[in-house]
Amino acid sequence: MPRLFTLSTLIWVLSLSTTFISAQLSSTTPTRCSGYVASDVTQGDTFLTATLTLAGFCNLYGPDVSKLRLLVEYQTDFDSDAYHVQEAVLPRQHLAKGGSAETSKLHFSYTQSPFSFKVTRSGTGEVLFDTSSAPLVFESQFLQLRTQFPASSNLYGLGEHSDVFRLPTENYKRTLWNAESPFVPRGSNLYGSHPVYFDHRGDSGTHGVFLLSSAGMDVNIYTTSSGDRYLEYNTIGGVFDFYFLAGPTPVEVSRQYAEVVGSPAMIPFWTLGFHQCKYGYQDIDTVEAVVANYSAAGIPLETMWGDIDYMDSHQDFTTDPQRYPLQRMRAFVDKLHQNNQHYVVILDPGIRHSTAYSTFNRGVQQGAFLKNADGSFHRGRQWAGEVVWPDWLAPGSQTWWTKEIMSFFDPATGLDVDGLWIDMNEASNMCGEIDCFPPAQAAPPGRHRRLFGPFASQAGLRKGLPGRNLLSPPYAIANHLGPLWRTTLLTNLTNADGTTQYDTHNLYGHLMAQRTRAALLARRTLKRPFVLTRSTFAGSGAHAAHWFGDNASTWSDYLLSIRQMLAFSALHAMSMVGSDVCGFNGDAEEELCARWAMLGAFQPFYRNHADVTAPAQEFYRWDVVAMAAKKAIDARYRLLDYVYTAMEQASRDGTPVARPLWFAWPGDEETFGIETQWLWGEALMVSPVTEKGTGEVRVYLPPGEVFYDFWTRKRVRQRDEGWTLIIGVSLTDIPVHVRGGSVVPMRIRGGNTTAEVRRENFEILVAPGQDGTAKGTLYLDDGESLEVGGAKSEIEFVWEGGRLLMSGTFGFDTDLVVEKVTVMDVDGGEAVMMTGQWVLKKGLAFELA
Ligand code: MIG
Repeated sequence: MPRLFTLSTLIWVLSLSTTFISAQLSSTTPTRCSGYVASDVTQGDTFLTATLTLAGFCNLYGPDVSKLRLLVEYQTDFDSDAYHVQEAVLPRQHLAKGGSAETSKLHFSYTQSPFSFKVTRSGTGEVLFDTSSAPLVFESQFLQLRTQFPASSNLYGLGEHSDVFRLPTENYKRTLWNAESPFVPRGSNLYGSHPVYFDHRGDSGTHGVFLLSSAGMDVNIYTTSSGDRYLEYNTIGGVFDFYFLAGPTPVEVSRQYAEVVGSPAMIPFWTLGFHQCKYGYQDIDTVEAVVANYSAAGIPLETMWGDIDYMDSHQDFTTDPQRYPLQRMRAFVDKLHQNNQHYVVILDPGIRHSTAYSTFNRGVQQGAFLKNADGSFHRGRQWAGEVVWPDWLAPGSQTWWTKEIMSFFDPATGLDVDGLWIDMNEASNMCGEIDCFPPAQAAPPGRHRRLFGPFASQAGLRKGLPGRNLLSPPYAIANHLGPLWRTTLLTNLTNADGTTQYDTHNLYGHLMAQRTRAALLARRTLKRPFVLTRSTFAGSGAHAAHWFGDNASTWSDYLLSIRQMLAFSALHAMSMVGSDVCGFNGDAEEELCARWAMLGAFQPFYRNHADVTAPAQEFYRWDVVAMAAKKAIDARYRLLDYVYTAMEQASRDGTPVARPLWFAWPGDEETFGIETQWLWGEALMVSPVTEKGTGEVRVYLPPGEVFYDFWTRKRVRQRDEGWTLIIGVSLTDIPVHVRGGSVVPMRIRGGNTTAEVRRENFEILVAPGQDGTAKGTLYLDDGESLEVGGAKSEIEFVWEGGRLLMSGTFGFDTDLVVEKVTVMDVDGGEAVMMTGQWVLKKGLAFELA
């Protein structure tokens, strides 16, 4: 009896995989592939299985796989060689809950010949996914599946990309292949791969489709001349393992997706503070001066960052003896900590290939590095020069990496960092040729047969189909760097577990993040780790935060940061994300940097960072930027608990922190294309300046809701239709609105550090909705413990009939009080203030005096 797989009844899984391999090739090229025929259909209450047999050869890009196994809604161990993402990389056993076709919100049906399937909504019969318009193609290096969608669909997702937030539906291609991406090119694959899309159809609901595959792929979205719309997967490997997320609300799709890939890891509280970084701080004196300048300018600086400058010849786990002597750095970090500030440094995956380098030698002992087929180390170039590459799938790589991290970042003897920043992990290889360091000898005969043999699978691990061209597959995805191997690891390398880089390339950064998080957990078993990663895969949020890479100091990239934030936060289960504030490449000018300082203050990860070739752009360098930053940081810090509360919920159930407007107004078409405004948590709407030289912002206000200006606390007229409010702004303004119906917990004032803010009392800001009521939540804990147990407060505020009720659990020990309650007035009058000393220890009701 097969083991029942998933699922909450809201999620269906469908997996197509090979049963065995056909080596047959047809002699003629068919004009049209004829697809597969389903047979041996077994249908139970909770599952369906079938065998799919190739009806006629297709051979589009190599040999067809003649028989496939179709598996719907449950998972079982079956023999197959087609590579599938390892359970250890993305666990999904937790999904085994059991659902049934009876109660599911989605319904699966199929056509026998040629095989195709449909996923429909059980209640309405609405077709969500339908593959009947083209035959399924399943070849050893080319898989194709096409679904159609109606004109009412609005598609989002399939990151990481820099294109418009709502995906174009005509002649559009999304390529997923993790790649070094300087200047964040448009229309191309970037640093991460997230093969999930949201299909939002207004009032009829939203659903999601996740293809669990790490294969390189092109997803084509197009409209034919007759108006039919298709989304077509073209992958170069793996299997078709689909998860259909029923929604029907957008937030529910986010939660269901997080249930599949893992919710974002809970962040340490301090990481919500403001961070400063720059590539090119040439020595520790420079770094100290930056910290001092921030303090002198009165701009709160929470965390200082160390880019590769701190290392000795760019080698991980070293410091430069002249420019960054370890003892000086230790003293510097101590001082930061005394001031409740933090320090994070960078690590690159490229490990210098030298027996004079002890980190390399220890990695060799642990079998931590990728090897060529002849057993020699695979070498490439990264910042440390000629390097070897960790094989994150080798168990020894964890042992080695953890030990390196624990000893170099040992608080007693080494650098007592508060988090780690992992870069270049696509992996980015500066060796642009096919192989800068070819192996000394060719692979001995037979070696590949053993590695890629047809019966290599063991315990569910599938190492990939045999006989593939792993360097130049017949179907070339539109990788913006060209061949698959360019500027990365050779795709024909074999990992320690027998899988290949061809199949696992898109997991390299994700694995490094997983390993790094595990190492930090070993180092500090009781504290939440903080890892910032450049490269990601589906589910990376459970291990790390992400910044959007090497953008530029341009208005275009300032705006890009909004849609990238929305994609990661709302669609890819990664809450802690942000761009390099003021831009990484190029010269940030004053106005842009002032605007970006404010923009970043309302995004999750808030770090100013610039390239070595860019002029310094710390906020204190311009008076206007300093003023804008101070004002924005003060507001951010007063709202820290509100955001932290949202972060905690995201880590628990996948509810996104930053969301597009259509998440809240799914029926309002006006919102579907908006990518310059967003919801910051449940209650706040942010509408930044969108262009240079302007003194106003056009703020779209969706229909039927009361809004309040966050800054003036004045009510904005409510209308039955959506409308655009034009707000005049100075160089230090960013429009923020509070949605009627919300209660926003704030601190009475900000502070220089998040630790200072945490000592401030609360103001509860009440924004009554049209019906005069409002509610909101506040989550409190110590801000750093991995397991808080009962030492947390989950407080709910309800405003109704002139009374504010505070209820919930109060396990977090605090003497802090609610010092002030401000009720913004529904009638457009002045805000009502109440003062008092309401201790956050037990439920209470405050009467409006
Ligand atoms: O080749 O470490 O995206 O943030 O400053 C560039 C130097 C390497 C790329 C990262 C960037 C970082 C830089 N790194």
